[in-house]
Amino acid sequence: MSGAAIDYDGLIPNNVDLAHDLRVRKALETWHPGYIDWWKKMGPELFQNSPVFLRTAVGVGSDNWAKFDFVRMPEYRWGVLLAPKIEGRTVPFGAHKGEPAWQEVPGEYRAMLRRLLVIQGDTEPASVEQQRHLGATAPSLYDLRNLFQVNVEEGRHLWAMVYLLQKYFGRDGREEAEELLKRRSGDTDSPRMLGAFNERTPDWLSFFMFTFFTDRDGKMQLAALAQSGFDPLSRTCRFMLTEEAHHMFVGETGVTRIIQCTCDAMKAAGITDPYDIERVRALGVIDLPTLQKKANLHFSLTLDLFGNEISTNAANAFNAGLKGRYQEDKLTDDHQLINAMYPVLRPRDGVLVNEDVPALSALNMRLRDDYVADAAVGVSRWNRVFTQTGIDFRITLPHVAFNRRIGEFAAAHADTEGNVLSREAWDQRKATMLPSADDAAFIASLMRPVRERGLFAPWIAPPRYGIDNRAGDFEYVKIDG
Ligand code: BYC
Repeated sequence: MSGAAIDYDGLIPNNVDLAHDLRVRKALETWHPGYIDWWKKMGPELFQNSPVFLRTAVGVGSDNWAKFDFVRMPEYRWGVLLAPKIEGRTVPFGAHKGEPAWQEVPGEYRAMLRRLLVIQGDTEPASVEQQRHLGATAPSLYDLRNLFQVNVEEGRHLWAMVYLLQKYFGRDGREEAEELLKRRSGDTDSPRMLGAFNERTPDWLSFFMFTFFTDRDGKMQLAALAQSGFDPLSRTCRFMLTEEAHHMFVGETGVTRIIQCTCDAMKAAGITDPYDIERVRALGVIDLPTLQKKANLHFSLTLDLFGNEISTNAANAFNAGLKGRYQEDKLTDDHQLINAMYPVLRPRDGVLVNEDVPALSALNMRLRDDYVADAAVGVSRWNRVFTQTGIDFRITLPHVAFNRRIGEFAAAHADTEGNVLSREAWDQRKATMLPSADDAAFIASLMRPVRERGLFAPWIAPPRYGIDNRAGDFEYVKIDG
């Protein structure tokens, strides 16, 4: 393996030798002011001048790759960081399996690769835009810092895709890089590309659910792209995955802390029935059925990000060697899927049935299945809190057919168990399965900022450990500079 050290001397930290790549350096330096302008307009709404205890990458290995220090967000060192090159790497799957991995874009796959990079790139600034209001209501300085860490790293992930576009796609790449700064989450004229990235993230429970569920789609998609035969993409995604792990940690522990707080409050008040919602809410904590509804919403929105279950795009990207399967390198089949079949769940005459289809065309479905299994492990960790506190409740993942807008189930109205409902029955039961206006208003009423060192909003428990092992009352954000 070989990995260049990170060069922090220029405007753009990098380990891709920008100092000697004048064309790309100039393109990135030209793009930089527009990015900073976007960050100031569309990034976090408050605290842009407050020093935040942030981690910044100082290496690309698996150990000691980051340092923590106080940084004002607009001064964050966004950079271009690729995981070390693996000498002798070959294309791991598809029609070119076994050929040397590409260091340049194969001409015939240019358009397909560009589309993948643009879609991936588009999600990164979108999430920052979705979360920009949340600083105003952060439940603690610790959480505020975590929000900003996630935000600056999503910004860096945009840089990662923009580097690939500018380096390998010339003028087209420069134009795409400009467009990435122009689309806006939720905008009617110029929305972000994928559905879930145009939804609102109205409160901190949604933020934690988003980082648990939607960032996990990021993990799966990046893992599939990390297998790419286009080596610069593989190396880019491998390093992005290192950063992504913290985002899911924020989501998983955020929800765990909310569950802990609710269970503790219920026990202290002698409430055993989680469905005694009014009494639980009167304690100033989030009732568990509402938490389940938020999970239903964010899980179903995220499943749409896997695209159609049966997809020629996905088959083509696999055949081309551009996008593999999750953990392709650990699978033991032919890596070409020549005769393989895969079961796809589809609605037929009002019931859901599994049908075997050629595995090549079912790659989105397969990645979604891997995602569901991965998410289920995280949910089981949430459920440990119920076991530990003796509260009789379980969070469950809803059925994959529930509340879908893309793919096989888009036209069906399925409940959380996967029963297909009539339109009327769906309308009647919707508020029991998805957050209602009432639920939203209740959660909004809890969203009051807590900005004193070491204190937490009454609806969320403190974390077990501080960031970088800091003490509980550490001042993660120096609000007044
Ligand atoms: N919304 O053949 P199909 C992350 C479009 S998250 C709107 O099934 P394909 C992050 C599709 O574009 C990970 N449109 O599509 C997380 C296509 O349109 P065209 C992001 C949709 O290509 C948190 C048409 O429908 N990365 O990193 O097989 C915070 C036909 O669909 C949607 C990636 O997704 C949708 N949900 O699969 C920050 C990886 N779904 O081209 C960041 C790159 C489909 O016919 N992208 N369509 O006009 C891909 O691999 C694929 O494009 C997709 C879609 C998996 C997204």
